[in-house]
Amino acid sequence: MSTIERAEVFVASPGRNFVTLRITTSDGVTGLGDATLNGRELAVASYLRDHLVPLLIGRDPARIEDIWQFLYKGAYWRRGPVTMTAIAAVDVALWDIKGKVAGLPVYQLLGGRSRDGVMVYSHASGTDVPSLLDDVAKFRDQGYQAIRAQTGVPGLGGSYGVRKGEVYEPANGSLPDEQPWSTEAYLDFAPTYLREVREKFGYGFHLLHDVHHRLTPIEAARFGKSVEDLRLFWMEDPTPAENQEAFRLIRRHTTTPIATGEILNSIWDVKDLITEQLIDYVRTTVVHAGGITHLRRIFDLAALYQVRTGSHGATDLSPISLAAAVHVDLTVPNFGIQEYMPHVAETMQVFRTNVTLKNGMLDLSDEPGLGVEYDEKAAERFPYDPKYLPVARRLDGSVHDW
Ligand code: EZ4
Ligand code: CO
Repeated sequence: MSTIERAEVFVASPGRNFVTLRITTSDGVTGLGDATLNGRELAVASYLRDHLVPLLIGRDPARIEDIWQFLYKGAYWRRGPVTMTAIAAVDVALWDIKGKVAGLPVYQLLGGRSRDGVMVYSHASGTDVPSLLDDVAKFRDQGYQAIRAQTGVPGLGGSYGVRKGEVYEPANGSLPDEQPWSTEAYLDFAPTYLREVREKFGYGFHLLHDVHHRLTPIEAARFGKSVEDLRLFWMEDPTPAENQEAFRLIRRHTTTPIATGEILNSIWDVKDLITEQLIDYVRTTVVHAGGITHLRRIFDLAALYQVRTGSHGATDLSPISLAAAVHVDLTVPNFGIQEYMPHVAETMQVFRTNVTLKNGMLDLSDEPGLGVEYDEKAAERFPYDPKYLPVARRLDGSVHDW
């Protein structure tokens, strides 16, 4: 029997911070898992190195489900982003190994293709409306079928949700950047620029918007109602995601579709949202929700209630997570959309992947396993660089939701 011989944790910052797990079997097969938790990277690295790696050595790498249950139930302390990201890294690495041993891409192990490719949405943003419209035009020209639109709110410093360089990167400070927030200003402004996008570019593509948990339920209801005729693909994270009851109120007032779940990490966190049909898209991801094994469980529950998938896919999810997401997205019957932002060149010097983008759709080759390689020598050139997500403060100085 092949056994797990080694499990190594790499922390590096090729363009941004990533935590990567590599498991090696006694037969010399390797598997990769992403363990990146933006702004809290070292907590997951320690959870893996200090607590999970010693439990993995000597185990049968083929027993993915058993190892998942052992790590989840065996901890006694359940759920939470640190635990579920660490378990996800192990799980994804074991699927990678299983694929390589079988000589099959992971999506074949999951039941094979349900579709030809994975529709993604890109991030258009600007400091003001004209620059946002230029950005939307750029992504339309590149063939994207779905675009998320965000722009700075006048009078608030123009920073929220706005891309600074080629890539949107919210974790930007060696200490958290504190940014001003006004719900009143946002609620006055956001519907007007979404309307300008539709007026200029029409309805021949999907338009998305992310609220980043910043509204109360009744504010979110008003927002959703005021943009109904713009036919958004979704309104994302309208209220703090941990309060599942809030969505009942929003639902009673608007037909604007709702997506949530990028910060949630287990089936228990989304159970009521799904079974009560309070959302339209579930945004849990392979990296923060317990890996392929657990994400499939969430997506299968969602399928019963006509809730579709819309996994988080910002640049803080490494190319390993993106590939794993595409394997899952290709197979599940209730796929909706995949968030996608290209990684910077430094990132791609360390991760080699076969994921390709064409006409706004992702696909990958038939390479066995996930189809990703990690160059640890190249990674050594990019030491860990502590970075934090910004914190929002209301105009009276109190902390708001990000
Ligand atoms: O702010 O990934 O929908 N996408 C998002 C992201 C998140 C970051 C947090 O690490 O909300 O841009
Ligand atoms: Co989001």
